[in-house]
Formats: sequence, C-alpha cells, structure tokens
Amino acid sequence: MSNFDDLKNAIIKGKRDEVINLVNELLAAGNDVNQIVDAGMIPAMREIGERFSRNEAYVPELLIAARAMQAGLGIVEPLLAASGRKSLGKIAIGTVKGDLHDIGKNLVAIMLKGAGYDVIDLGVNCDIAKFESGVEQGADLIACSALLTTTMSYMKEIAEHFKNSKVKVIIGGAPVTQSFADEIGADGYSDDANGAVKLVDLLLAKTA
Ligand code: B1M
Repeated sequence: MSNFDDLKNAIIKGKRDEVINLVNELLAAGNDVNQIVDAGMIPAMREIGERFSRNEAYVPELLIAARAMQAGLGIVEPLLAASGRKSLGKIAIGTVKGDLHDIGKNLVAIMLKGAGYDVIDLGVNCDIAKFESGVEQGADLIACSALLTTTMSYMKEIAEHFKNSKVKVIIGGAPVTQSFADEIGADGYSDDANGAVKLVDLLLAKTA
C-alpha cells in the first residue's frame, strides 16, 4: 500500500515511473487529489529545493526531480482543475528579450508550480508586451530571467514599466545581483530556484 511519503521520496529521487504508479495507486485508493499534491508532491519539491540551497543537491538532481514531478502533475492537473483547487497565486515567468537561455527559468517555473502556484510560462525572448500578456491572463507577479550581461539591462525597462502597477516584478539569472535589482527598482531578486519560491511566498503573502 503506497503512502504520501513514498510519493515524496520517489519525486526527490527522480523516479518518474514510480511516481506515475504511486499517484495512480493513491488515486485508485480513493485519496483526494489535493491531499496527494499537498502531502506528497509539494513537500518533495520544497525538500529538494532546500537541499539544493544547502549544496546537498545539484542542478542534475533538481532536473531529474522536476521531471518526475512533471510526470505526477500530468496525471493530477486535470483533476485539480476539476476540484476547484485555489492556487497560491499566479506567476508569469519568462526569459527577457534577446535571451534564449531557458534551463534556469524552467527550473524556477517547476519549483513555483511544485510549491502550489499557477505558472504561465511565457518562454524565451520576452518583451514587455509578452509580460503584459501574462498580466492580462491574471498574473500577480512577473518573474524575469536573464543569462547574458547584454540582456539583463532590459529588466530595467520591465521594472519601470510595471512600477506603478500592483504587479510585482522579480528578477534572477547568473549575471543578476541583489544590488542590480535594487538599482532598477525590482521588487525582489533570488540567486536560485528555491530562493525564488521563498521570495514569491513573501511578496504574495504581503500583498494578499
Ligand atoms: Co550561453 N552563455 N550563450 N548558451 N550559456 C552563458 C550564459 C555564458 C556565461 C557562457 C560563457 O561564456 N562562459 C555566456 C554569457 C556571458 C555574459 O553575458 N557575461 C553565454 C553566451 C555568451 C552565449 C551566446 C551569446 C553564445 C554565442 O552564440 N556566441 C549565446 C546567446 C544566445 C541568446 O540567448 N541570444 C548562447 C547560447 C547558449 C545555448 C543556446 C547554446 C545554451 C542555452 C540552452 C538553453 O538554455 N536552452 C547555452 C548555455 C547552456 C549556457 C551555459 C553553459 C549554461 C547556462 C545554464 O543553463 N545554466 C552558460 C554558462 C554557465 O552558466 N556556466 C552560458 C544552468 C542553469 C540551471 O543556471 O540559468 O543560472 P541558471 O539559473 C539558475 C539561477 O541563475 C537562478 O535559478 C536557476 C537555478 O538555480 N535563476 C533565477 C535563473 N533565472 C531566474 C529567475 C528568477 C530567480 C532565479 O526569478 C525571476
């Protein structure tokens, strides 16, 4: 008989097929889909994120866990939508204009999803109009990623564009720093995917 801890551990270890079997077993046993997500799946991504922050797990482990999480989410997502589950908030994430790097952005997106947020993935090469489209779809917060020193400057335009709106803007990516975030007036900065989740928790709780 499977339980939520088995599911959590299977996600952390990145055992995709086991995750699919466990989610199906838990559903077949009559468990509520929200409970499966809250007790098995979200804690797994929070845990792997914490390990990543403590340098006890690295990008490959995070990607493998994310892949296993995605497999589980693929099964529960239609059921969650039907259950009327309330999300913690909606985030539009994208890599900024001129920049095609998306591995870090995808990690941040999956961690946010894993933490219980609705995520609109706008993809790469996103200009302000693209981020605006995320806001039109109901995003409370915009998360921007940049990997190039030549593209991070565009974050200033994004921060300025949303300055007088109620939408929060957070930034991240290898060349980005807290002092750059302060300088351009972004609402927050994180240097990794787990930190991005904590930042969003803080910013959206403050505005709730
Ligand atoms: Co490019 N590239 N690349 N590249 N690339 C870098 C970034 C570079 C540092 C390599 C180097 O020269 N040493 C360099 C940038 C130099 C600079 O600007 N100072 C560089 C360059 C120059 C280029 C090209 C210009 C090369 C060329 O064509 N001449 C070109 C640009 C294309 C473009 O974007 N217009 C280019 C192209 C590519 C590939 C397409 C080949 C490929 C990208 C594939 C893809 O993403 N689908 C690629 C790759 C893979 C890299 C490196 C090797 C790895 C980047 C990566 O994925 N890291 C990179 C060198 C390096 O970093 N060692 C390099 C892993 C990822 C998990 O980390 O994205 O930092 P990262 O994300 C982290 C955090 O930063 C943070 O969380 C993540 C998880 O911890 N984070 C956020 C990221 N976004 C966040 C958002 C947040 C919060 C946190 O909130 C909003």
